[in-house]
Amino acid sequence: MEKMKNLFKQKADQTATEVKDLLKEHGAKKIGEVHLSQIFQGMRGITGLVYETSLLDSQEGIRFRGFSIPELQQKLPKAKGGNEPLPEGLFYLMLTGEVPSEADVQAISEEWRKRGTVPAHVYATVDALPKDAHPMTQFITAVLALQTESQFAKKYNEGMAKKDYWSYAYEDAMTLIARLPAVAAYIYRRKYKGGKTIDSDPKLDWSANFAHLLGFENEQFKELMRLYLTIHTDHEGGNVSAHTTYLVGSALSDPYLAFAAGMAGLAGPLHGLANQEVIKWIFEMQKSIGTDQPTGEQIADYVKKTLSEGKVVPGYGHAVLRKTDPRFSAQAEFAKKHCPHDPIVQTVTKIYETVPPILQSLGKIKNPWPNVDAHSGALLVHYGMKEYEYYTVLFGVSRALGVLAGLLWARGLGFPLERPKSVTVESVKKWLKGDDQIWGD
Ligand code: NMX
Ligand code: MLT
Repeated sequence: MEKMKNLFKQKADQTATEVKDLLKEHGAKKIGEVHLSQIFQGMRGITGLVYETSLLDSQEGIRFRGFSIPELQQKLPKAKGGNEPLPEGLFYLMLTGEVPSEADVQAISEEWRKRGTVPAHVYATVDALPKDAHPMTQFITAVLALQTESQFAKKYNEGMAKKDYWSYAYEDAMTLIARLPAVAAYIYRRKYKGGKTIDSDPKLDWSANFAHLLGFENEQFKELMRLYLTIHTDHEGGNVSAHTTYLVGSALSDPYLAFAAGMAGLAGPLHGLANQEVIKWIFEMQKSIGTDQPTGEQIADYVKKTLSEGKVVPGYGHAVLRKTDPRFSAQAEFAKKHCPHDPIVQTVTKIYETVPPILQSLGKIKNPWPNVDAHSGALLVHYGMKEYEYYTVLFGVSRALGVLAGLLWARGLGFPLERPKSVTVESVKKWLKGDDQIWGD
């Protein structure tokens, strides 16, 4: 697996030289203006980060190193007999910028298999939590327990030079990713399946083995996991989980600590927890209406009720996207192919036909279209995973690939501590009177 590590280093060095030259010549160029309103509104529209692994277009959606989701489905290596891309391949692509060969992807599966054994104290730490603790709380706790293995922290403690940061961050990222399926499956089996765990199957790829560890042997579910774990990996750098990982990593907190912080962000209902909220909302709607096949009119009434109670419609809207999320469309395609007649899948389609015009009519919502979370739960329910509180853990296992690749690029390019300037309302008022300045030096 030295090939991927060496190629990453070569690409990072090359990019670092380009960045140096670029800044020497163009560093003083302005890239935009910041309006006072933007600093009160979640910094929307302010470009403030460099993040190499993916880029989001508000109309077209995500591209990973220039490739759309349908292009990934076409170009990335697949499992034998499968049609969906292997996330191992996307990790290679995000890290090196190159499309991997079958052999490259097999080497990653093998490397993650080798590194996959979870130390016993991690399970003991999870066991110390009550079983009814939210799965994301258990997941973040387990990631923090895994941190005792950090090579980066150990080497820093021994006096590591800056030029070596990337190398030990790489080792940590690889080990952490390798161990996440076992840790995540342990949490699922502990909370929902009486604690009966399942051994890894060394013949399987990372996603199929994860499905197996969870207790799902259906081949279509394994395909779903390959797709799911691919499309949830990355969404450029400004989303809460990626930005938090990047920010905490900039303090030279090791990849375990940085990822745990990112996962605490993913656990918020406006971010990754929205996937549980969507299914919870659909189940509550079914109960309230008394059918698992509500009509468009019944859905419209329920949406209006949700809005009148001052709640958001989960799975709809986005801070950057202004069209239907291509991750929603990829899952809708999967559903069309494998389970078009499932009532919950049909309900998701009806919600898609019903919600956007209602949200649009409110006049204040910038994006009335569905995001990734509007579809994922219905597919999981179809294959028998109905424990929706667990869904964000699946998102988190996938997101590890993107945010850790992003973190490695930050260390590979030698990026500094992130520390933007903040202001108080009082200082803004003074600035408006001409008494104070609110920009940093
Ligand atoms: N339902 C009801 N109201 C909404 C929705 C929605 N789905 N989306 C936005 N709004 C409201 C929003 O709360 C705000 O209201 P107010 O002015 O009263 O505070 C107003 O519309 C304007 O918001 P926007 O500028 O359109 O959206 P913003 O960028 O602030 O927020 C989200 C983006 C994603 C937080 C928001 O659309 C939302 O809360 N959606 C539902 C939760 C969700 O699906 N999150 C998942 C995002 C994807 N992910 O996986 O992370
Ligand atoms: C994500 O995948 O991170 C979400 O769509 C949220 C975002 O991009 O802001």
